[in-house]
Amino acid sequence: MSKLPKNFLWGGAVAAHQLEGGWQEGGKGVSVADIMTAGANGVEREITDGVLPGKNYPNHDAIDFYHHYKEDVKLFAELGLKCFRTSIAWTRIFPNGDDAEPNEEGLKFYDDLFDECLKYGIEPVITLAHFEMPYNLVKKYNGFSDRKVIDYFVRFAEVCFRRYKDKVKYWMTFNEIDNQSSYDNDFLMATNSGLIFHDDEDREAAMYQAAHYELVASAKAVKLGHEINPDFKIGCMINFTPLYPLNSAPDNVMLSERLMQRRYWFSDVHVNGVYPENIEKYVIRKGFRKDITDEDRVALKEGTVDYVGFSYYNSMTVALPDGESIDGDLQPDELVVQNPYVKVSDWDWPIDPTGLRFSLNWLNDRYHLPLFIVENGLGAYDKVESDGSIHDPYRVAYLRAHIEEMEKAVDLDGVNLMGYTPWGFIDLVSAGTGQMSKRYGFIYVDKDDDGNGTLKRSKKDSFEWYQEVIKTNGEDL
Ligand code: BGP
Repeated sequence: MSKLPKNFLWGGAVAAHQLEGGWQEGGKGVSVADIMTAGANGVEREITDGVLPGKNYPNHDAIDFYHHYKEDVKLFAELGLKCFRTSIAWTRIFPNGDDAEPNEEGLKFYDDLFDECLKYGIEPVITLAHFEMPYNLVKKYNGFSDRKVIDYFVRFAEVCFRRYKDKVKYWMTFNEIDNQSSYDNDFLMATNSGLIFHDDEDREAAMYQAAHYELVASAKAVKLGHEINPDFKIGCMINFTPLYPLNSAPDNVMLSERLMQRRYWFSDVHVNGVYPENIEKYVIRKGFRKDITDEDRVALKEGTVDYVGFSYYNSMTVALPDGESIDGDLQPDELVVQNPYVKVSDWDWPIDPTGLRFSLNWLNDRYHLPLFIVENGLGAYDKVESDGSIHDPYRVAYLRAHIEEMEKAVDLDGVNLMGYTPWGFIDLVSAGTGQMSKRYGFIYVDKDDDGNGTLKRSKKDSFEWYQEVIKTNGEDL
């Protein structure tokens, strides 16, 4: 007997900018993803000032899903997907973000895509903003550092909700909104709230203000969505990375708790409609988030989410350096250490299936809402054999171990879980590195890091494995 509910949403996840391509087609405008060059394993992507000649911008063409979506969705149906998580590229709908009218051709593209999914009984699960802010809003307003951008986002959300209200039931507002707790990271700040730093400004202060506007924008969208269709299920989406203390030294235990607080207040606000006490204290003490109005507080309260969507790739481990205090200036990225008990991927991401069960329990205990694992997976190098086959037992081993832990959380711990959508189930452009060679898919796409390849799709061994997993509702792993 399956340990999972009958209507469990087995699926796959992608994001518009990482697979669509067609960056200048159908009236689409330039997004923040379009101005990022390809990096490499260990080499960061460059955030350029607009699109510069002679640079490699992998998101411009990606895997050309824009033209291949019909054959791709047919393959997704063959895989057996019950749902397909993607995003609506903001710049297909509002090319500049602040346009007077939406772009009909962009709206039509998603009508066609959703119809194609529904034809096969595949439910679309839609993220409104997955690292795709119009570059014009970045240039003009420095993204969410300006309150005006709240209205631009809410208008975009409203147009999508009205247009697709009979085609899409499951929504999420901002992808991995909590990534910004790593405010030292240029990529995470630009992709999330559209903030680009040019000088020595106080990044942490800028983050707390921009994130506040973003949370207000999300809450207003949620409220509006529920008015447009009371059957909508609208969630938040966080990157959940449990932070373990390196050892039982009380300071390290307190440090891990403190860093969890500094990261998961985003979902606290989404779920509870208020800031947690420790963050209120912190922002007041530091003089951050100066602009918060009574109306904002009401909006946050009125726009709480229906479920918590999250990505889980790995845990991280932290330790307090000698002489530091947990009340001092903590730079999150400098506190991460290696966990001696877990192995890492080719990109040095820890591999920790138990951490998924921990995450499900932690989120369930804290929020008491349905949970949705909307990303999980292993980025790996794949080899195509001379006969065209691709053997990827490492991918199956990673996913199997994680699904086992997920099933324990549901079956033994009582977690209310809506579904599971492995990330990048069709190969696409890696967000963090811009590489094609960091592959997550069950479906291989013939394209390399320099942009060469036929774009031909083929099934890896894992395709058949996942097909069976879905068919047996997770019994046959
Ligand atoms: C998450 C993002 C995705 C995705 C994934 C894997 O942070 O939501 O967009 O790409 O991570 O990361 P990467 O592509 O860097 O391997």
